[in-house]
Amino acid sequence: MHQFTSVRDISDVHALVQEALQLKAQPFAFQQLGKNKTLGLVFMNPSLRTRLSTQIAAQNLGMNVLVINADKDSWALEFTDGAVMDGVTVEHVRDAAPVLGSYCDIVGVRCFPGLQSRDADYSEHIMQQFIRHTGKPYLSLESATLHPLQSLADCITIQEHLPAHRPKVVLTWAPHIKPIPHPVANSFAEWMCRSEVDFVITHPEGYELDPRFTGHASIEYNQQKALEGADFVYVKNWSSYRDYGKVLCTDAEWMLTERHLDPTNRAKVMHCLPLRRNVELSDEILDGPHSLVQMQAANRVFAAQAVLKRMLT
Ligand code: SN0
Repeated sequence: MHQFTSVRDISDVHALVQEALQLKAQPFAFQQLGKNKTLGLVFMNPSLRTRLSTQIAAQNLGMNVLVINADKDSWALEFTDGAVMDGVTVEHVRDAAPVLGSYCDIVGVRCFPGLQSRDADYSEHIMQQFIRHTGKPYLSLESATLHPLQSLADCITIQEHLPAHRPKVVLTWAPHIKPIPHPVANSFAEWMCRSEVDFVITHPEGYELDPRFTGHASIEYNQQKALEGADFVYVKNWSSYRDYGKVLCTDAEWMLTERHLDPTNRAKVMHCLPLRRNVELSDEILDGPHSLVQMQAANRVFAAQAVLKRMLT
């Protein structure tokens, strides 16, 4: 595998999930695979889980890891071709990325969307320039539109809690205090559309995601109706795609509490973290028996490890 940016880079989701579960059972079985190989991780934005879980995954495979916080520790990068760089940017990605490529065998980058221009964000111009100019296998640590390592960890977590029947999975919008990017929601939708589940998305009107990612998923604007019989409820805020980057709704009724779970099939509740307690999701759910949130975070290691293993093989 030369790049991991989307579910489209994977031919068989189920096989990758099984591979991750095997690694979870025996994390150090492939310690020789990454010997004398270097993974470079570039963060243009903050990270807790992605940074640490990807480092652990690489270490489990015997790799060396370099991490750079490009938003703080390195020179301010320019991404516009032909720019006259007489402003705040110091180094062009055309110059910086080949340097990373020369030091590393695999390069991972986190580059959030600016939420100002839908066309710019959805063209993935920052990720595309890193892919082009490093010349090395590329691992997305979350791009402007997708977060595939998170979604793979989510699929692993669902697999570990599968009911005997074909599960119903609901992605529900939740309130937030500020405009939040779309990658986690887009990506979860993309992976669910490729999984053996019934998938429903619920959100207030105006929060429709890009249909290129939601595919054949059904959309139900009534949250309680959407939650009927759900086995898994994935909670996430996102800003509007149509009115790009705007907050259209702040209705606290959309925040999941125990009462909201009544019509579900004793649903398990998921969230990628970080989350704002009692804005996006209530304490009672997070601290109660329904929550899979910590298991999702723990599975980030084996998601990253399964992907790195394929890249090294
Ligand atoms: C991002 C998001 O897409 O939800 C990162 C997820 C891994 N989250 C935030 O930006 C949270 C910001 C905040 O102030 O709550």
